[in-house]
Order: sequence, then structure tokens, then C-alpha cells
Amino acid sequence: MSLVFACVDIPAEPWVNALQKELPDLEIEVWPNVKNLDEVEFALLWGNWNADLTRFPNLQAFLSLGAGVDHILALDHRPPHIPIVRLGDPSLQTGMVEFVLYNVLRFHRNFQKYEKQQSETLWVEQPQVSPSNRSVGLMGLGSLGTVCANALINLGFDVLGWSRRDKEIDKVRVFSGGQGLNKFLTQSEIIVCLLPLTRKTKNILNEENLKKLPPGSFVINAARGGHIVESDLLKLLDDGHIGGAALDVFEMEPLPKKNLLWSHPKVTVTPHVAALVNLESAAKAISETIYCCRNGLPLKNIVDPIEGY
Ligand code: NDP
Ligand code: OXD
Repeated sequence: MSLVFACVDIPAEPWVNALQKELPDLEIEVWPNVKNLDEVEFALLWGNWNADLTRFPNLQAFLSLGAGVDHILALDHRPPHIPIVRLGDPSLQTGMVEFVLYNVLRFHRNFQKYEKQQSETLWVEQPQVSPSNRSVGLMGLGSLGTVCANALINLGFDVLGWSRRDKEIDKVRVFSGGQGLNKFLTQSEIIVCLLPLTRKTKNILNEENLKKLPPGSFVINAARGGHIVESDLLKLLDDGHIGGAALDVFEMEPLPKKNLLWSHPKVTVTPHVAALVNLESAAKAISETIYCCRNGLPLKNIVDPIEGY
């Protein structure tokens, strides 16, 4: 039996080596060089894989090479009974905390303004706000949102969170569901999107919702490009309602060279690197999933295909 590595635009060799080290008895093949489709038990996926899924009769699980599974849920003719497992790699949390803290502090301490001032040789002091007087709203309080919330709490910020179901996190003002969204948005001066991309969260940061943020708010998106309506964000950046945006993910990746976000003075662009998957720890997490699957043990990080995450 075998695992097929079908991760678009990701060099296969380092992954095959890392996985083979953890799973010496499993044959690992790289798509499309698969000898016998009947033998494929696991499909490790990333990006837009284009395969006829009806030709894998013995598939046991779809494994995502990332925390997000929108790419798997979007596959045509995906057999609904086959479990989807997202990557539970702890290094994603470390990377995301670094990305979020860096960008929150950059906006909070006016570094965006100081960078502009330097380009104009201007020596001007900007006001310094206490972190307890700065509200940061985390959209999504899952594995990434929760660690970011705690890191922000440790720095003294006033932290709000929004999730689908109600929950309690010490010192975090949690809002939930459609009825909690307005209250959450109207009080978040810096918003950080860490939601999965689902039918309910697609385009959630549209003009109507972005306008609910306090004037001059900042937007950080480290989740998926599909959460933000880019044209609405540009409009609100230009009219000043949004003070700045740090964007790591885009509707189209790589971000096309002609996209206005590249050169917008209030926008920073990073190439989907907020939290990069670590080869060794990810290979360990994947091998644990395979072990559980083969031994009939409950799977961690299993996806609810109805909710989409
Ligand atoms: P989780 O599945 O652990 O958490 C998702 C959170 O979103 C949960 O709190 C969930 O609520 C909430 N949520 C889902 N749907 C809704 C909804 N309709 N309304 C309100 N809240 C909702 O995901 P992770 O934290 O692990 O990852 C989040 C996303 O980050 C990934 O899906 C991926 O797209 C992105 N990502 C980006 C990376 C990058 O480098 N840019 C790296 C890694 C991930 P509840 O708690 O109630 O279930
Ligand atoms: C992920 C990502 O989903 O890197 O893990 O975007």
C-alpha cells in the first residue's frame, strides 16, 4: 500500500525523505508517477490537485499538508466518506504567533508611519497608546487564534475573539456566531483574520463588515485571500476608514504583478509565509495520523466536511 504525495508547486524530494524516515514501511509515490492506483491508501495534498478521485478505490484518508483544508473540500468528485485530516503541526502555531505579534505591534506602535516619515526625512513623534487601550480582535479562536490571543494577552492588549461556538478563554472577550459579529467588529481596532475558508466565512471582510470597524482600524489577514473582498478593502484604505493592512494571503496566489495591493502605501504584502510548515514536525504529525488510521484509533484534527474545517 502507498501514500501519494500530490502537493502542487512543493518540491517533493525533501518531503519524501522526511516522510520515509518516519514511515520506512510505507511506499511513497509522487503524483503523477503512481504505479497502481489500487494501492494508494493515503493522499497527501496541497494546492489545486487535478486527479480523478474515482480511480482510487482503496483511499483511507485525505491528508492536508497545511492547517487549511479548503483545497481538499474543493476537489471534484471527492468521495464524502473518506476522512479529511488537517495538519496538526505545532510549528505552525509558533510561526503564526510571530507573524501576528509583529504586525499587531507594527500598527500599534505606528511603525507604518515611521517608515513613511523616514522616506520623507521627517522627525516626528507619534503618540504611544498603552496596549491595554488597544483592542485586537481575533477572527477565529482555533488552534492558531487561541495561541495568538494568549500571546497578545501576555503583552497587555485588550483582546477580543470571535468563533462559531461560544467558548471561554481567560481574559479574552469572546463573541460568537452571526449575532456576536457586530459587537466584535465595532470594538476591534486591529483585526486579525485566522478563520478557515468556508461557505460561511468567504468574503466575510466585505465593505459592510469592514465599515463596522472603528475608523482608522487595521486589518491583518493570515488566513485565506477569499476572506477579504480586495476591492472593498482598497476602497476603505483610500477613504481612510481602514488605516493599514498586512496581507499574507490572496484570492490569487502568487499575487499578480498588476494587483494594486503591491504598491498601496498602506499595505504590506507577504507571500503566504505567516506560518510555514516544518518538515520534520509535519512528517511526525502525518505519520501519527497514518498510524491511527491503520490501527483503527480515533483521528486527531479530523475535518467536519459540512462545516468546512
Ligand atoms: P481551526 O480549525 O483550529 O480554528 C478555526 C476557528 O475558526 C475556530 O475558532 C472556529 O470556531 C472558527 N470559525 C469557523 N467557522 C466560523 C464561522 N462561520 N463563524 C465564526 N467562527 C468560525 O483552524 P486554525 O486555527 O488551525 O487555522 C485557521 C486558518 O489559518 C486555516 O484554515 C488556514 O486557512 C489558515 N492558515 C494560514 C497560514 C498561513 O501561513 N498564512 C498557516 C496556517 C493556517 P469554533 O472554535 O467555534 O469551532
Ligand atoms: C496552511 C497554510 O493552511 O500554510 O497551513 O496556509
